[in-house]
Amino acid sequence: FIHLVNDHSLSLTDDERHYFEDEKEFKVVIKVDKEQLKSAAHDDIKLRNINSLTLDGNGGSSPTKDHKKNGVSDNESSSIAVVVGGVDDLIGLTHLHEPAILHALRLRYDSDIIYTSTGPILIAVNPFKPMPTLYQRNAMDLYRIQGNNKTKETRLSPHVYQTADDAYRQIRGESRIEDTTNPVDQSILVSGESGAGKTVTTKIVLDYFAMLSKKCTSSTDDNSNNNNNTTTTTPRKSWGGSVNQDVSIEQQVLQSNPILEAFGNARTIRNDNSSRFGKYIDIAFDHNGKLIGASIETYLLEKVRLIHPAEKERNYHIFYQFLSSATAQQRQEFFLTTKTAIDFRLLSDSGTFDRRDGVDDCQTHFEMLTAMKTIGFSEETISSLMRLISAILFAGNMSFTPSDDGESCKLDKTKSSLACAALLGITFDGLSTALTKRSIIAADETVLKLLTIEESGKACEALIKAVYGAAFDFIVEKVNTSLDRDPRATPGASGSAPSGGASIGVLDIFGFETFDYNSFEQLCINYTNEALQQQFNRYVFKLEQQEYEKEGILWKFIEFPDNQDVLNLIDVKHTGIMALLDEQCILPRSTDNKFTRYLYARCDRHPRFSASSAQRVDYLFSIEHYAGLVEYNTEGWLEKNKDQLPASAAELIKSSDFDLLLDINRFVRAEGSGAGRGTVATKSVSFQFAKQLRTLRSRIETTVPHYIRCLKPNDELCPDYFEPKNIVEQLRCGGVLEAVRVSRAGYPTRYPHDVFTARYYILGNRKDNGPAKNREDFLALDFPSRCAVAGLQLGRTKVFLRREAFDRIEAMRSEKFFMAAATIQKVIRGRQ
Ligand code: AOV
Ligand code: MG
Repeated sequence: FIHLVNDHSLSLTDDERHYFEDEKEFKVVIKVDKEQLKSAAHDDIKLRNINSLTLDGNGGSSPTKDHKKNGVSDNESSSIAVVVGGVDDLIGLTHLHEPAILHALRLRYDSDIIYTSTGPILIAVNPFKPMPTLYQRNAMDLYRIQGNNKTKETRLSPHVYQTADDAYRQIRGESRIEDTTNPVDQSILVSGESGAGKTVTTKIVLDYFAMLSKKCTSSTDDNSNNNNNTTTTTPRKSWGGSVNQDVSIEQQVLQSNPILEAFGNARTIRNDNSSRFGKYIDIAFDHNGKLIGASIETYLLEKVRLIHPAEKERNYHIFYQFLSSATAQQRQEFFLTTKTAIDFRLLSDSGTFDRRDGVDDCQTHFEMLTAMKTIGFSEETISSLMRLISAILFAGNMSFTPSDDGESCKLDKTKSSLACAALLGITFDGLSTALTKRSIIAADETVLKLLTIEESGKACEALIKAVYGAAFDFIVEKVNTSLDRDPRATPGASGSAPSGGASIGVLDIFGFETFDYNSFEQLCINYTNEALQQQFNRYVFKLEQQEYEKEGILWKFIEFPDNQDVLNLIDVKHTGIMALLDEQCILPRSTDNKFTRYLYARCDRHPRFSASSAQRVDYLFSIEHYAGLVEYNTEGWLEKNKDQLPASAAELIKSSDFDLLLDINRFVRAEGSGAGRGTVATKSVSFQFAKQLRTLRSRIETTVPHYIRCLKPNDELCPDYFEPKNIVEQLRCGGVLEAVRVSRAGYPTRYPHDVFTARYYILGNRKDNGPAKNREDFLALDFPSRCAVAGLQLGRTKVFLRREAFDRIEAMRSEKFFMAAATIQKVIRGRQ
């Protein structure tokens, strides 16, 4: 396996050599005599050994490891495949299609090169093994020192540090983008399927920013003669709220992770530390480039996990962590005594208690407690949160006994229910009434309705979800208070930090999902991805337009793929799926089934919608997403969308004497609170989520985006195992191929003048001169008229070809090319 065909291995004439120059993915299969070859040293293969020569312009199949090792396979075949691979930016490939991208990624992955660029996207393939040298301190320094002196030639290879560095240089005004209309604020949008490495990547980005920030002098340090070496902590001013003054803000930003992960991550089949929420962290820098604060927005915490963790999965880490680490005093106070995870139904039902990745719950708990202290959580708040966690565990163990007629039930007075009531700071009777009765407001009267055992069970589950969800929101709020930036640097209306400062947002969001069974959560997730994909398409297209304008070529007729119709199908006012779901949630006797039928009736004509033809037709529908067709099952959607705590349980919380519970009550979404029944729709999960997503999109709109697509090379979470099928699927779902399509929608193939003329020299009319160095040279070669190619445009520095033009000119070249191959063969025979 050799990298370049050159005139040493094939004694070509000047004319013939031009065929091979600058060819990026080219395979030449040279048939040689096996016996002669064995005796020839690798570099010594001379023309006389060659019996036949075939030239394959499409790259052909990938070389095997044997080829790579020996240059020649040991088995029957005695051919040499010459493939040029290993490019850092795949956009440079002439053929930017699925097999080419896949092949290049694989070659790189085999050599432990996990990062590759594809135009505006950084592709990161999860190595599933430690890569210490990749993230060493001196690697960070390399990217930092490279700083703004990045030219095409000196630029270091793709890395998360490179992407982060680009964003940082741009907010510091060292931008390489000349367009002054570009916003100052930046965003780094990390996506990928579960376990692909988004959260790890986000942490790498944050580490890099923390390092950069520590390297620069803060305006607050200017007068303090602070040396500011990397280990110095910069004492923080108080921005209000409880802030730990002794810890640097960089440290606090990094320490937000262990806290959110304890409460928002869990072991799933796909990932032992799976984030069950989306996160956008906006990091503010002052005009010196010093990190001065951050804010975190979270999306859609998965609450169903609290009640029903699936088999082989776990509930949220915090439960296991706390149970393995609670102090003797906590055990006593919270009725835990010798209890372990197996004693609690919420944890034992899934039958899975440990982590495969060897991470120790005790150790993680210790790290979380340290992080909480770093962020500024008081001992009392930490203890109260652990009390709440214990209350939830006991709530999960509560049971009800039905009445003889089955019309009502009562809460069993067990150790669990008594412990739960005591920990929540309410009476047992209060708890019992709240979960077994329901007040219904009819006309001007309030009627008390007794609940069946199923209804009471649901009310109990709603209480668990509401309390845990509120605790999570409370923690996020607390972290935000602590990371809050200087009020004097409060973002303007556009969200950008004033006074020369700027911000970089990092999004760690769930990637596109399609399973055998797709529910409401998948719709929300895929809806998010549609929205981000649309933004991405627009951005890439904008870059394309800039390129066309800069090159002075016509581009107006170009269409780019737009998924607005899918977004409309999901979220358009009054008629979108989300609106129809809200509508059904308000109706008193609606069911999931009625909702589905309603969907069929209202959406059936939409080209991206299809009612299912499967047997259980009443719950199934499909959407043709940008990344493929997904079939959704609507069972349970009404309840998931309402996600409300029954009014009686909400009232119960208000009667508590537990301060933390009273405090977090503001985050509880209670049924019937506020005005009238009609408000259900505005409080529904879909409504709130769509609103959050709109805010996120407008925020991203005010930034220059940087995209990182994480890819998971196999489902076994193994190192050194690249499963092409998985990667192709993810390239499609991650919008990478779509991006390529957009960026090449108009003129998919483009070459600098000299590269073009080198490649198509044979088609020009002047064989005596070398390749065109500029536009004038190019015109002298008279390609357009000579080749009679429509759809070829001559830009200032490049030649642009539409797809048809490329096919045509390639065909012309091939024809000449094979004629030349025949000539070479004749030469060979002549010499033999
Ligand atoms: P995710 O965030 O994308 O999944 P993670 O970032 O949690 O995935 O990564 C999953 C696991 O892959 C980690 O725990 C590491 O073991 C490994 N990993 C990821 N990136 C690297 C890397 N750069 N170097 C070494 N190992 C890595 V989810 O949150 O499930 O959507 O919900
Ligand atoms: Mg994650």
